[in-house]
Amino acid sequence: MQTKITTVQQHILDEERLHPGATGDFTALLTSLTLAAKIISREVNKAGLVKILGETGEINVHGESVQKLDDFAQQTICRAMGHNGHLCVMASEESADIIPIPGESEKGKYVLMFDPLDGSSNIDVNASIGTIFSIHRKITNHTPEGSLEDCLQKGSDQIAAGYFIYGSSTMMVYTTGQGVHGFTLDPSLGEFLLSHENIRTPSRGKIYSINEGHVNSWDAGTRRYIDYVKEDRKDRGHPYSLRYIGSLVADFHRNLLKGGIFLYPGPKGKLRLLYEASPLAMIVEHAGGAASTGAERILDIQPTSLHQRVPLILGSVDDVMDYNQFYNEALAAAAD
Ligand code: FDP
Repeated sequence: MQTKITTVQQHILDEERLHPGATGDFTALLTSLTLAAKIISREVNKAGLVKILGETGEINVHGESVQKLDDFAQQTICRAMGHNGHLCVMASEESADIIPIPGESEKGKYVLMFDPLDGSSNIDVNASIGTIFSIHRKITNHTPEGSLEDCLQKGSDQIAAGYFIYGSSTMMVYTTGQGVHGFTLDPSLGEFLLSHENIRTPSRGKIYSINEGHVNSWDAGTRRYIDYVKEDRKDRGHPYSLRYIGSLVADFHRNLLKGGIFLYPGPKGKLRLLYEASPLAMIVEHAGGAASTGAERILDIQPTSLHQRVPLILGSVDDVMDYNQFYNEALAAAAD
């Protein structure tokens, strides 16, 4: 049980103070992001009223046009983040190109990458969805505006990453490299309060999360690994239980807290390096877990394009290491 009440702003400020010379910009940046998330959370909670208040693309009973929730989330983040003077550029899973900071607004030293509403195919059925974010420092210095080069940085260069999950309650989980911390939104106060300090993921879980409908497109290593975790071997803690919501933030959040492995394997993968894989990899590593493609560590991948997809295997460290071994043994056997 927490012995004191800490808001997310206080927590970020305390962490920033650990860095000599910190200006408070970073605290202000994350604070703006929590505002955007509160607005999105409010709208997500109304999604079930769509039949009453109007379908997307329609004019609702109040005479307002109803936006798709993912467009709404995208616009809310751009409006909350584009004018605060802390960012030089943004990029989103929902935009083909980089998102420049509006001309009249001051430019800052940070880069924001985000997936505004991940798992959005679950909105209709009231399952948890989320917003994922990743923050880098600007690396180019020829203009105040950020560029594509500032966005295409390795995950290991992130200075912060996190997500908001809109579930039975709304939570924020983030890391700046000093532990992973979770905050729960108290809707009556409109504040995120520290509820999960220093999250550590178990080194081995009992859950595997994968879309088994794609079994025919899996590589041999993935197939063998999934057969292995399903074996009836009580001595090894097998069989594991399958849990798959199909909403990455929700599957990731459960496995982070309970332990387990999430897999969206190759050959190409579906999930995006910059908006999904890298931020979640930073979080899981700082919670004691691991993230890989099978062949390499996610955080070591140099992005080559904004919407690059990667195979993504992440979760409890011993489980990810087992997967890597199956994957690499199958590759080596195929090469013989
Ligand atoms: P969605 O298509 O609903 O937005 O990245 C998108 C994502 O969901 C992830 O949240 C989820 O883990 C994955 O796709 C689910 O994909 P499958 O339907 O292929 O399992």
